[in-house]
Amino acid sequence: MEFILVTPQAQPHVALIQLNRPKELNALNLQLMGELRDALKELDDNDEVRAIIITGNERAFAAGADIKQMAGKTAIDMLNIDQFSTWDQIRKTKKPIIAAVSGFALGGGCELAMTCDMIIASETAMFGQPEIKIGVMPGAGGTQRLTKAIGKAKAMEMVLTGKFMPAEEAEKQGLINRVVPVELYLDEAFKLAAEIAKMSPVAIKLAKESVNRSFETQLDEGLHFERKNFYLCFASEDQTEGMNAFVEKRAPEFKGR
Ligand code: DAK
Repeated sequence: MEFILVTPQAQPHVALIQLNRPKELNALNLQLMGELRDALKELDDNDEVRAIIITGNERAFAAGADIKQMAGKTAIDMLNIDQFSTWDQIRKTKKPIIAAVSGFALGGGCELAMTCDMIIASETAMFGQPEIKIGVMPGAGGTQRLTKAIGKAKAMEMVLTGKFMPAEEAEKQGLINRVVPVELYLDEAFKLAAEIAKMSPVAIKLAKESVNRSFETQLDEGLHFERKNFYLCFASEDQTEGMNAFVEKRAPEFKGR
């Protein structure tokens, strides 16, 4: 591994991956992304690991995909490189991933943080999708995940202007879990990881999958699912009992039938 550092047992049952291209502000070139994909796969398959932290350094989590590497590419080059398969594999990691973010989390860096399951930030962290400023738009889920996290109006403004959002605001908007002083962000991520690592790994895996299901399910599919279950409620005695009890101004007696 040239561009990431991997410590499978940084703390008991908690692995740490550090993005390590400091001079380039951890710009995500193809090799780094490939290494990250392979490391996550290995940690996902390692029974001793129950939670994973991805971090950068104090100045930058990652300042985006490597613009220098992308600059000369044509649409067909991009298609042939097929970076999406790498991102998709990262997204499919079953174990919980915490992004510990300090400094810049921009473009692909912001998208990588959002691909993780939780984000702990230092007070210097800056989130942004500035691709518009270089004539493109987010390509690794930014328009979708940011919108779901902070709502249409705020996401639209960030994506259309490239404006950065500081950590404190990102916490208020629900983009991140919490913001802590810069000297504590990694400790805080480890604390959260340790708490998760105490739980049943089976339940954690299933719970992560379920939360993601709600997050990833398209609205139409979600509504369809909800409607089917809504109708199913009307096949239960509990529905009749509950509604009758309301009409009769008494407490319902539910029997689970
Ligand atoms: N790519 C390459 N190099 C970068 C970089 C980047 N994204 N960001 C910074 N660097 C390099 C700088 O060029 C500089 O290198 P040298 O000149 O020293 O050789 C070094 O890092 C230090 O940066 P600065 O000198 O610029 O530092 P400042 O503190 O002055 O400014 C900055 C920091 C973060 C504000 C600035 O560097 C900046 O604006 N960087 C670019 C931010 C950006 O536009 N990010 C979005 C990139 S586009 C996809 C998946 C993902 C993506 C697309 C498709 N698929 C799956 C298909 C993602 C796209 C993007 O992220």
